[in-house]
Formats: sequence, structure tokens, C-alpha cells
Amino acid sequence: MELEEVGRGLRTRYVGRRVHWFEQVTSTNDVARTLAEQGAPEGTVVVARTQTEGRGRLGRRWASPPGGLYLSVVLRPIAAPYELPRLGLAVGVACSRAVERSCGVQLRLRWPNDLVVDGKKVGGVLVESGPEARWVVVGVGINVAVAPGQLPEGAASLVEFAKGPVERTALLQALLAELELVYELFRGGDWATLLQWWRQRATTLGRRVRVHVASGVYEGTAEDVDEDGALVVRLPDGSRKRVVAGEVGWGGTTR
Ligand code: BT5
Repeated sequence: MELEEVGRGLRTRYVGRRVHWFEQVTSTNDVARTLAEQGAPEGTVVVARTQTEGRGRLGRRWASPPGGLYLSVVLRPIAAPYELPRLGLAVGVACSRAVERSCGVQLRLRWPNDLVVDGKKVGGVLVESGPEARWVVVGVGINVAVAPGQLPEGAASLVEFAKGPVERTALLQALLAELELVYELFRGGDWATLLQWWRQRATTLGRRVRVHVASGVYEGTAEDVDEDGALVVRLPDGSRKRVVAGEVGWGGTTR
């Protein structure tokens, strides 16, 4: 992937106007955090071909072999920390729109941050922030064409679902453009549009779910996502529970 090519076809105002490209880093989120702390402008992007310490949430590992897209974007929203889960969902929407646009694959969203095709995880979103959310780093990992055997159980690459080859430059360009679009909606407070777009792509809603939270595990039906980005689950006794942070699975499958 040529940096020049990415810049040439890019139609954004600020996301991706500065791209730091690396063969290998520990984690693009680490590099972006450092840049953010040093005052990097909003929209600064870090892309790496591989990561040695790619991470997911809660210190989990993110397998980052060649053939994936690993990027992080520095943002400076004027937002309270409690608003950031919404931004995470918005980024998932951007990924879905970009994948659909660039390779025609329908990328679905599993609350909170999984990017899924046909029940397989093909990517994830990790939002990290500095003190009082003065800066935010949005990390996206997408398995574009990773060699089989280099991904964990339940994971897959986009090429397995695409009709033709998946062009990484086109995907990255589309992703940067869609990220700017959803970020503008987020900044403008248009949560209604973002939520509608998220719902249209959600795999989680209307299904029976098993929710793992710090205090335990319970089952119910995932009804909706609320204005804070929390999952609303209807319990068997009819009451509703808001899940702000947790894991969602169902019936032994990850679909
Ligand atoms: C995520 O975490 O899904 C967020 C992943 C974000 C990765 C990007 S890459 C660029 C940027 N730099 C970073 O260091 N991170 C971000 P979580 O929901 O915690 O999911 C982690 C789980 O997904 C792991 O425990 C595995 O089960 C699974 N997993 C690990 N690597 C995977 C991969 N490449 N594809 C699919 N699933 C994977």
C-alpha cells in the first residue's frame, strides 16, 4: 500500500490529512497516544502493516499479522467521557459503511465493538482517551486478507466473503472518509442518525443474549441501544437492564 496513493484519492477535510505509516509497531494506538499527547492535530492517522502488541479491550490481545489493516486516529472531541461509548458505536458504523462501499461485503455490528460477517469476527474497534477525554484515539483492526491459521477461533478475513479481491488502499480511503462523516455527526450531536445507522447493521438486537458483566452473568433479550450507547436488555421477569460495559454472547454461538 502506497501512502501517496492513499492521499491522492482521499476526499476528507482533516481525517487522514497526516498519515504516519509504519512497517511494524507495538500498537498503532500507542503511537497515536504519544502523538496526541505531543499535540498532533485532529485527524492524524497511524497505520502499520503489523503490530507486535496489538490489543483489544481489557488488555486482550489483537492478532495483527500481515494482511490486516491496523490504524488509529487522533480525535479531539469536546465530549465527556460518558459520551465515548457512542463514539465507539459510530466508528463501527463507519467501518461497516466503508467495507460495504469498497468491497461490497455486508459488515454487521455486534455490541459493543465487534465487526462481524456471517457470524465471524473480522475486525474490532478500540477507543482510548486521555485525561478528561482531552484527546481520543480510535483504533480499528480489520482482517482484510490474513493467512488462514494466523487468526484465533471464530475470526475470519474479508476476502473470504468478497466476490473479488479486496483493495486495501480503497478500503483505507473509504474508512477515513466514513470516519470523518460519522465523527461530524457525533460532534454535531446527531445521535439519532448514528443510532439508526447502527441499528440497521446490528446483529445483537432482538436476540436472546447472555451478558457477562463484572458482577455476574444473566440472560435476556437485547432490545435496543440507548442514547449513551448502552445495551438495553429485557430480563425474563420483564424488567430492563442497561449494560454499559460487558460481553455479549448467545446460545454457545458468537453470531
Ligand atoms: C476488539 O477488542 O475487538 C478491539 C480490537 C482493536 C484492534 C485495533 S488494531 C489497531 C489498534 N491498535 C491496537 O493495538 N488495537 C487497535 P475485544 O472486543 O477485546 O476483542 C478481543 C478478542 O478478539 C480477543 O480476545 C480474541 O478472542 C479476538 N481476536 C483477537 N485478534 C483477532 C483478530 N485479528 N480478528 C478477530 N478476532 C480477534
